[in-house]
Amino acid sequence: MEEKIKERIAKHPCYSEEAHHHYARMHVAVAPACNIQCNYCNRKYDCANESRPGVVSELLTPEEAAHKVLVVASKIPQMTVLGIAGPGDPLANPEKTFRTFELIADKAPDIKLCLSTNGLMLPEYIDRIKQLNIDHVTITLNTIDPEIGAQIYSWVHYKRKRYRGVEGAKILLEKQMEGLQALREADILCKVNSVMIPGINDQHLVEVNKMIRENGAFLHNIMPLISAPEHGTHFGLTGQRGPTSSELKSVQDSCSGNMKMMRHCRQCRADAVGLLGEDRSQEFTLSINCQNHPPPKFSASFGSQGLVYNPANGNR
Ligand code: CLF
Ligand code: SF4
Repeated sequence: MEEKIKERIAKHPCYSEEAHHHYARMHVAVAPACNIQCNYCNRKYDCANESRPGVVSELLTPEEAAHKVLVVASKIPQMTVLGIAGPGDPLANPEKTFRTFELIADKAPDIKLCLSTNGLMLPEYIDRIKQLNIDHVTITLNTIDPEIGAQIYSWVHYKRKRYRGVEGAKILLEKQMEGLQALREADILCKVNSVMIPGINDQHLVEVNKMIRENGAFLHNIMPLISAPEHGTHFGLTGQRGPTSSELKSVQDSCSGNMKMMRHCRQCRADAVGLLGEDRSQEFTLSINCQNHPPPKFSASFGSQGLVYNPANGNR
């Protein structure tokens, strides 16, 4: 790998397996809306002890998020990356997302900025992403075939119109492809996440891998579908199972000869804080709002003092 690229990923815990032992990331949940509906997602479900993408305990304004980043950076000096990953799609909430990045770039310029998106609006915002110096962008790209896409996405909302089935999937896939190429042209490091869904896209992921490699993606992260019925997602309610760990490994292995594969992903919450293996998000909250667990010993509030650090919450 080129020295220059090594430098760019050396402190990013997701892009460098080595870095994930030493460096932490945090997510700020500033982006509630989404412009597509994936059959594996239900953002209404909120539990402080739940851990999967799309789930958060509280939403922040850009100002609250920027403040939280400063508080966390003062407590976790190895926090090198700030990501916006939801709980909806960051680019379906462009003002909130970009305002947050602007504030953080201004107040904490050493922190790397990272964005994770479904890709629908990526071509539209590529210039703004470049301008803000966001050096790492993840696209969740599960298929390159609209027929398969129609089994994964129930609708796509694009330019004020809702599209279903193959028609919707076609638009999404086209924009993801344009986005991937635009990232390459802008020299922004791109990771592709793919959710492995047995019987739907499992065998097809090798083709996805080939396409993204040819289009300059830096890293491929194939993640297992999470589909417990209690999460209330379409796949959870219709009995679609996730892959076993050996099925997952076998697909990752069949792609690994071709490009760098990520195998240390923890499928983070959209408000995760800390090293990838030890989420500390509960130490840095406004309040805890979970019906299944008792309130924390100390609650934090913004008030006039801003966010308060709650070490006690981490031990609940
Ligand atoms: Fe966050 Fe994603 Fe940036 Fe990492 S997470 S926005 S690239 S800083 Fe990392 Fe978490 Fe896996 Fe994502 S372990 S879900 S790959
Ligand atoms: Fe949920 Fe993300 Fe899919 Fe939107 S793009 S429906 S937030 S998983």
